[in-house]
Amino acid sequence: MITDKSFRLDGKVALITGASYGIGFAIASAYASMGATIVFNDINEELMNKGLAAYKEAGITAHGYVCDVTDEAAVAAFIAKVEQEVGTVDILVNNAGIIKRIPMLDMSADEFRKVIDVDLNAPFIVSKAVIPGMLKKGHGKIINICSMMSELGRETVSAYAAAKGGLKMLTRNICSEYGEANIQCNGIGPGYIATPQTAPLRERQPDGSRHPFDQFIIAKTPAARWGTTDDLMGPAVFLASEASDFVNGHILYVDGGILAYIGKQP
Ligand code: NAP
Ligand code: GCO
Repeated sequence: MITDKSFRLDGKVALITGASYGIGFAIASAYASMGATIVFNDINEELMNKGLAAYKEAGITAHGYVCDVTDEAAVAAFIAKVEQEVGTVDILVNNAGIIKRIPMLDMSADEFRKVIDVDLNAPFIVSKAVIPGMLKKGHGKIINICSMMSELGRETVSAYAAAKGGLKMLTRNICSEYGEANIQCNGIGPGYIATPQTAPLRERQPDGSRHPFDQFIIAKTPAARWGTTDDLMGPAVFLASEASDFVNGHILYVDGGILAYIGKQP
């Protein structure tokens, strides 16, 4: 039986990594509006505090922590602190991420490893830290923030595409290992969203014209616009709620139709 309650998150503790701003902040705000208790982290204390202030300004009492999601010992301590101070994590969104836009031949192995570390290894580390608590409670939701690059490549983003492609398969594997324990692990694949991460791709040119990549994305998107973080709120709430209890191992692309479209003829 479906009711409004099916989409509510009351009584749930939601951890969104890297959520001082951007997509993570939007997803956390949506969860708060549906009744969840919000926990977030940032690698940088100043930005974490700015995030706390932004949540407060939005009327949200969030719990903020400083933690580098690639540091397994720090993550274990972070999750233990959250479980002690806030409660067991019911919903995990592996959102923290970076990108390096460098042609392969110019990218060092260390630069490649850094992207893999944050965008792929960290979701493994943080998921591994929260799953024991979910097993004890008998339920859990893990949502990995994937990408168009979980399906497509493009010049200069080899590390990012490798990481996000791997994150799609990590999502399916967590589904496979813990589905029987009533833990659902799904992904959200945002299209091109207007956040600080994509700001360089939208910068106005010296003559005031749109960035060539900006024009390219508009032509590749049936919706003929960049996504906003608001566009991700409904899909994120759905995947965190009991309304999606039989959805598992799925990557929900929220891309305005990019993956379905050959692109507008020039
Ligand atoms: P963003 O604006 O660059 O924010 C990324 C967040 O992750 C920041 O708060 C950052 O903290 C945090 N972070 C980075 N490394 C971290 C680490 N080691 N430990 C803890 N926190 C860390 O990115 P966004 O656009 O909101 O994207 C969020 C997620 O969506 C990413 O996984 C991204 O790959 C994915 N995504 C974005 C788009 C898009 O078009 N924007 C589309 C598809 C997928 P600091 O501020 O301290 O660096
Ligand atoms: C890029 C963009 C994309 C977006 C997103 C698309 O340089 O191509 O940053 O990678 O961030 O991942 O889904």
